[in-house]
Amino acid sequence: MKHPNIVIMYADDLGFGDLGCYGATEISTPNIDRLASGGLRFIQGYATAATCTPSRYSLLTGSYPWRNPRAAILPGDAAIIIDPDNHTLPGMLRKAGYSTGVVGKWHLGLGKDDINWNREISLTPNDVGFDYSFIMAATNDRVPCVYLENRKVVGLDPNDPIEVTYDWDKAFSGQPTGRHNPELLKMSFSYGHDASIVNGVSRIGHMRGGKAALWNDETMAEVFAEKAVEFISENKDKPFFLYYAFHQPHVPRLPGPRFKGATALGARGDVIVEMDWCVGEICNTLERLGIRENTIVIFSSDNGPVLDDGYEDWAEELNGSHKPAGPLRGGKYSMFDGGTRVPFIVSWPGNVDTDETDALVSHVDFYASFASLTGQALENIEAPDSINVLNALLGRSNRGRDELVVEGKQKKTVLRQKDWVFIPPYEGPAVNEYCKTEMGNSPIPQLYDLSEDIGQIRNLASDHGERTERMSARLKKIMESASTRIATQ
Ligand code: NG6
Ligand code: CA
Repeated sequence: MKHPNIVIMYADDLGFGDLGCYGATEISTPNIDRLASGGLRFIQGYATAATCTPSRYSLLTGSYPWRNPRAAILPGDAAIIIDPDNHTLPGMLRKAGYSTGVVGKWHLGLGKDDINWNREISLTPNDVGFDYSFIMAATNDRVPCVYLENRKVVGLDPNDPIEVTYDWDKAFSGQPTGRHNPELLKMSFSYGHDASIVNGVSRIGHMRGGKAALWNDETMAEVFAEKAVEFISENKDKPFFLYYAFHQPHVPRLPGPRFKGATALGARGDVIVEMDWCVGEICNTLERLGIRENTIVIFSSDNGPVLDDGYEDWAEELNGSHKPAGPLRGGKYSMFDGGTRVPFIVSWPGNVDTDETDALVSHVDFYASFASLTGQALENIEAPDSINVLNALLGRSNRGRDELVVEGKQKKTVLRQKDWVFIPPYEGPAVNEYCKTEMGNSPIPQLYDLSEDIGQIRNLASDHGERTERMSARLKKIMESASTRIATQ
């Protein structure tokens, strides 16, 4: 039998409470809600990290991000952090005969060092398992603000080469910046984001040239959706794997005109509705091509939510009673559950139950689970932290993992065992002064029982000293081990 197609749709900074199917009442997400009502909705599905690069690294390699010191929020000119010799999820699926494609946000680095954006780039997604790529290099708030298709910048005029630097001392003279030319901005920054201005929005990092290739934030959703639809259409007769990584609702939030005002929450709500439209485009395409029944569609997010992430888009002021992280504490960057527990939906009509499940699963598990789905045994060094939870992903069992490590900003790790969460003492502010997120830092150990206290309010560490000690020792041991998958088998 032909293997099922696999589509992973991956939001950027979408919280556990941001979708209708996860309790939101102020944002309408009918397409994602339909996926959930016709599939399996996880209430304990996790990203491995509370920021983007580390989460995506894990999803694609089956490895915890703290194994790679370079898996931290990357600048747009960073070298690739996945070695071409590494095993990857798309590479593994390719061995089973899949065509593999990535569309959208990459943020895992490109090239070696000192990348030349004007030539064919070596070391792109195409060198780590993808047959096709149409991406932005990093984030929508970082230069270079151009699309790359396979190894080349799209629409580049060779007479107007692109230069990029993240060093203010090397900033290009004569180029306006948000810092020095705020009068040129259509949206102001609230912190950071004060370098090159593209499309009236200042970004992180400096770029010069490439005028004809610059993206337009307002059409980005359509551009990516079109490429994703094209990839599906072109590969409809083979098994394919599509990793479609949205730029929404990451800052800068600039919805297309059709979605402006779609919610009362301002730009953040509007771009979530826009993203929901993108999900609808994919599902409609699969149905139109008659391949929906043979396609596993997954929807999730790379990390938890944030309101003010550096631009004055009134996300905070207009948020009203909406709860982006639902009942969870913290958000993006945080060690509390709001940082990493995310919407997580698996739909495969006729094969996956329509239900809700509390099985504990993580994005790091896609690797071993899909290896199992496609009948492949993993080598020992492959996907060292990925556990085969296929039965849980398909709703055939309620049992996921027993144990999971997640990380907040700066590689601060946290251990989850069954319903218990242990956060070691870490230095740093309790609340981030810019985005106002509760980070989870505390001079004392923290222990929470999520079965009784989903909001992580009651620290039980002193009442349960022995468990706290045990979990602390276990976390240390895990971090010293080369593979948690082998250790738990
Ligand atoms: C931070 C940026 C933030 C966002 C984040 C990465 C500032 C002040 N903040 O450094 O806006 O870009 O990096 O987000 O520059 S992520 O979802 O890709 O991890
Ligand atoms: Ca993110």
